Amino acid sequence: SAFAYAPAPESRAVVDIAPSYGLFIDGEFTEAADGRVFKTVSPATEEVLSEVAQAGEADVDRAVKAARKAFGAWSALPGAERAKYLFRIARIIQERSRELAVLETLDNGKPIRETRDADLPLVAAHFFYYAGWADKLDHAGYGAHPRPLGVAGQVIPWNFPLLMLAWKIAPALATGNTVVLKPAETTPLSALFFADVCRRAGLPRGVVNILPGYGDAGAALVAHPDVDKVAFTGSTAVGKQIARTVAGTRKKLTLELGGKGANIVFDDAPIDQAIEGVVNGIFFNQGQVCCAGSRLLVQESIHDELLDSLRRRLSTLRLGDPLDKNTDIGAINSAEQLARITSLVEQGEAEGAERWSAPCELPGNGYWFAPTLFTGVTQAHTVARDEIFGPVLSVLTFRTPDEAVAKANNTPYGLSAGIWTEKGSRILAVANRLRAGVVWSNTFNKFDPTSPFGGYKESGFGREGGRHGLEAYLDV
Ligand code: TXE
Repeated sequence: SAFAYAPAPESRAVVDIAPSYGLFIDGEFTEAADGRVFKTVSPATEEVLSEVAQAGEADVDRAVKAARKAFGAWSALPGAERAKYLFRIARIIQERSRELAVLETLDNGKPIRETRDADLPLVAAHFFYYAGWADKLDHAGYGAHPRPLGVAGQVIPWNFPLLMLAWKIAPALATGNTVVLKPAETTPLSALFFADVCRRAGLPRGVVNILPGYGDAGAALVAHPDVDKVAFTGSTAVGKQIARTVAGTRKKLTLELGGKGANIVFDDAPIDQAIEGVVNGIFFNQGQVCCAGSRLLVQESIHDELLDSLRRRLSTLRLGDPLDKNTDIGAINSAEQLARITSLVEQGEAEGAERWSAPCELPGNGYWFAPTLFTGVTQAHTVARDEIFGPVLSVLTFRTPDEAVAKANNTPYGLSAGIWTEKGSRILAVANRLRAGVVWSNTFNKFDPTSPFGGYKESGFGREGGRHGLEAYLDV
């Protein structure tokens, strides 16, 4: 891609991690009002990386007040002026991408190859893309003067910490909103680095506020009466809770929740390409991806052949030190997430699905799970229905395109799907019947800031990315 500029970082020495960090409110790093702190650890080693101030209700209030105070001047700036700040932020991210990639890998556990080649280039691309919109909103067909909503309260998860921040902050700022963002408790460091990027870019005080903390801080932010817009990415359970909190208020809401994506492989698929796509679809970021292709729907006639190749391919994946450039599979983000994955896999075995795990040695410290397949899966199995959010692929079969569509849609979720076939007409026919916000064909997990992303059904509502991503932050 045009943004694949990042050099190859291999050592953690490239990034300075301070022993402690504050909250970022009104342009300054500050302690929490009640002085609370929490530790953030490397999931690959369990080493404590830093101690971080933990936001509570009083801090949320302080940050929302700062964002409100900043809103008047920020929203009154000509779009071209806001664009300058966003371009500056994008450029600083590019310049510091090596440090950021290492920092993200340390705090999250994902392979450096992914942070370097996927996360960081996409983060910069989102800021460049939305910078380009900031001075064109009057001509975007939203009417003469589309208005920003005000203060956006944003809560993000740990699987793509900096990228989820970019998805949320870039369109909010481009449209003239101000922001209070709460990163996930296991991955606060790249968001705090980003706070410093905002300072270096000269962003006016209070336009962006970053509040590391737990779910209680997220809940306080969502419930704060002076927040105009809530954007959440995370679990479906918390998303529903947030929808209840926001109901009956003036707040606008977008939710990006879980998924159980189907990767549909027809018997005429380009098979080697399909195998790579299926592997990427579920093992990218250890499967901790809301749009992961966590169900493989394979046409019955090629099931055995495909599964043989898949097992051989999985046996070659290298699991280990996420900072090693050759690593394919990094650490699971937290002990809690590892426990959730383990318990769902045990349930799959108990219900009679057949488990196969790639032969690999798991490091002694940290949180690890070997690439795993379930075969003999039926739609009644939990592993066919629940989001596992780990490196676990459930394999189901189909005979006809109708059956493939029916099975792919047989889930409360509707975020993603993949179609593998040489037949263009079939791609269109199947894609049109899939209830999923994104459908890839003969590829998977491809992202681009110009494309809207979001869910059907219990995967949430609203879109992020592209021109549609602006609408979530505007009154038109
Ligand atoms: O999510 P939570 P968790 C799914 C995935 C995973 C499961 C649980 O299946 O196994 O969710 O993950 C904040 N009000 N996804 O527990 O709790 C929290 O602090 C406001 C899919 O990590 O939803 C964090 O910042 N905020 C998903 C964020 O919500 C609250 C990505 C997400 O945490 C809150 C992550 C509350 N009451 C998990 N409680 C995706 N769509 O990509 C927690 N938070």
